[in-house]
Amino acid sequence: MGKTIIISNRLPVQLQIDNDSITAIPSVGGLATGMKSVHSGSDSLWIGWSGLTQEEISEELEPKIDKALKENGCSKVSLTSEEIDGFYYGFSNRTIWPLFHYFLEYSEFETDSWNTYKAVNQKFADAILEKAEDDDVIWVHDYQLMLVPEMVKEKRPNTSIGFFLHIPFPSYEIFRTLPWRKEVLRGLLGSDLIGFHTYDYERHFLSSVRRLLGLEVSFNEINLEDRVIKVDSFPMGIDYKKFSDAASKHEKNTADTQSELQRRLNVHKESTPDAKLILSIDRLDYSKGIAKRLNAFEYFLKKHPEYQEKVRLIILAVPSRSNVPQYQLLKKEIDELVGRINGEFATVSWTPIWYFYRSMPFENLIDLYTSSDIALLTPIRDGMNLVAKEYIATRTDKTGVLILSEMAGSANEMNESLLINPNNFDQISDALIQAINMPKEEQIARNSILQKRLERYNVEKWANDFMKSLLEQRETTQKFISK
Ligand code: GDG
Repeated sequence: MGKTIIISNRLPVQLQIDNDSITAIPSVGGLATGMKSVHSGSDSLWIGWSGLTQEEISEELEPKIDKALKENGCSKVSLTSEEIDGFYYGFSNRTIWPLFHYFLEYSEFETDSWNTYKAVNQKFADAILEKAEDDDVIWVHDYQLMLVPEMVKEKRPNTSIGFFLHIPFPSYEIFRTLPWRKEVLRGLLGSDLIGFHTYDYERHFLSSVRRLLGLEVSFNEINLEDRVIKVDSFPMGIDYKKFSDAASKHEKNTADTQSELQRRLNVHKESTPDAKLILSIDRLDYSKGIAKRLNAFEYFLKKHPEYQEKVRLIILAVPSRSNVPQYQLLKKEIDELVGRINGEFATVSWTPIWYFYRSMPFENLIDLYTSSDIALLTPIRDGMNLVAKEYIATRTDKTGVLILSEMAGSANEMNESLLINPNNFDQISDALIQAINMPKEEQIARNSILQKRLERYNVEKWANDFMKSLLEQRETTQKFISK
């Protein structure tokens, strides 16, 4: 086997420019952590966009940036601000993201941004082709780079290419509305292995391949003339140990070491021991169902006034894609909803919703997870939803109740949580009551099972399983060719 090349829209490092010196700081996100076992040693390379536009990189800076990236096993693809507009904010996030999350009415079908998407995918493919040799294994990530596998396979047919989609693959009836549906499928079919979070996404994809391209599909394999493509589900896990260790450490904090947020949350708990904290954390995205969740919470407060002053909803909405108009409108809607609900129900001693529109440091995230009695996660569509898994991992005493939308990929593996339909306010309201009154023994029984499962199928196992399957597929292909 040759080297391993990983490719994603963003590199797993953040560049920090301080006067003339450049430092690449490794990201701590789930993907970067999960890929550690794959992206280590001198025989692996991660290719992606650095986060700086071509205009921001002077001739003087460029070699320094390249050097800092190289030290972290990374290599950059340079993109102009115009390319980022058309490729990232345009086709990726105004066409594919809404369409694949079933927000058909938000999807814009613009030929210009499709052309930029193609051109930028070619840039990523060229960056691979410049470095790749015949024996290399290439792992392409996510919806921004769906054309890359074909572009690479055409020029380097002997490389093994894996593709993993982090968002849902929609049903055929939705996918077929995309004007460039066949090109996207053909792009993906340059891969030898295509992975999804769930079995359903896998079936949707296979159905589109069969119906739109007329290809022969047997069980989870697609037969082309010269090779076989495997399609499978690999539900992504979390870095379980990182979250459970951080939660254990958090418990041991003293007055000197605890954060201001932890201190205030403790004060709140002590002053209102019977009140329940309900937590939700998401990027501010329409697919996450934040506005609906607020409406459902209002419905609950109206329907069950006896719980007023007994619950508090914490909303952490992390700014995201704020130059896409739909996201700006959503921000306005959420601001107004929070204001209206707080205005309607607040008393001198109680504000029903605490709303944070910002990104918080990891330690504060742990403060929130460990202090909340209930997590209420109600995406309308979500590829997986790692927040649900992280909440459970931080419950060191195994208490806490997870209320989770059945539209999240993670619901498939989290049957012991309270699963709800995010459009059914009565069901959400009933689940809140069940969660508030759930005996501790029941909470512990449910979470024990969940924790065991999440600990076993962690993010490292996810990455290793995918790589193992890709290497097996390479052997199958070699046998197929030598027949
Ligand atoms: C996409 C798919 C799929 C959140 N707020 C803060 C913060 N976070 C971290 C969480 C979690 C991550 O961000 C969010 O992951 P999700 O999976 O919930 O959602 P997406 O960002 O939409 O991710 C999704 C995922 O890809 C993986 O395939 O599950 O379906 O949409 O890890 O902890 N981290 C910090 N501060 C915050 O304020 N430090």
